[in-house]
Amino acid sequence: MRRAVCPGSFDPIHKGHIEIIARATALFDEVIVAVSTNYAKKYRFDEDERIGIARQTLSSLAGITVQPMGDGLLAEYCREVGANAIVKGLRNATDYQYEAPMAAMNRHLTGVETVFLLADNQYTHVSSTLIKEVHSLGGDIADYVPRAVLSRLNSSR
Ligand code: COD
Repeated sequence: MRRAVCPGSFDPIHKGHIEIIARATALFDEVIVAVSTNYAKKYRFDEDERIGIARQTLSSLAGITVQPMGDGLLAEYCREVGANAIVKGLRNATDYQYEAPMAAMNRHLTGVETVFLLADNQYTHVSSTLIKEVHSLGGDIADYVPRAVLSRLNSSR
């Protein structure tokens, strides 16, 4: 059984995330979408909401479970759930520079490998932070988020 973890805070999940998660299901038998929470940080959506939205949004894809990851080490989490790979999306060289040391450290910690998938061209400029900012200023972000996210952002404006 090849099991991978797609980690993130997903605040909120957007189509760039979903595209990477969907591609991960073609490479692994099981994909755990691990929703991390740094309890010192303030989120737009609390942990339960982020998990609920991700479950609703990803429900049509087979082989995926959405689980809370808490604020512990990602490498330890992967060991606990029996995953030997982490899947992440790379948008640009800045992402690579940020992610490469973490991938090396995670491999050092428990042997878990990180598999990087290049972000689809249509989503390389998309981040949860930008989506929240553009939406809060009245911009149209419908092309970048699932309907569940758009309706929650609209209702909590
Ligand atoms: N297209 C494709 N992929 C994307 C896009 C996009 N437009 N946007 C984001 N992604 C991918 C990235 O791979 C990203 O890593 C992932 O989606 C999740 O995105 P976010 O923004 O929700 O994730 P972050 O940055 O908030 O979460 C980062 C982690 C939780 C993965 C990280 O902080 C972590 O590993 N934390 C655990 C603590 C730990 O172990 N620390 C030591 C590390 S060595």
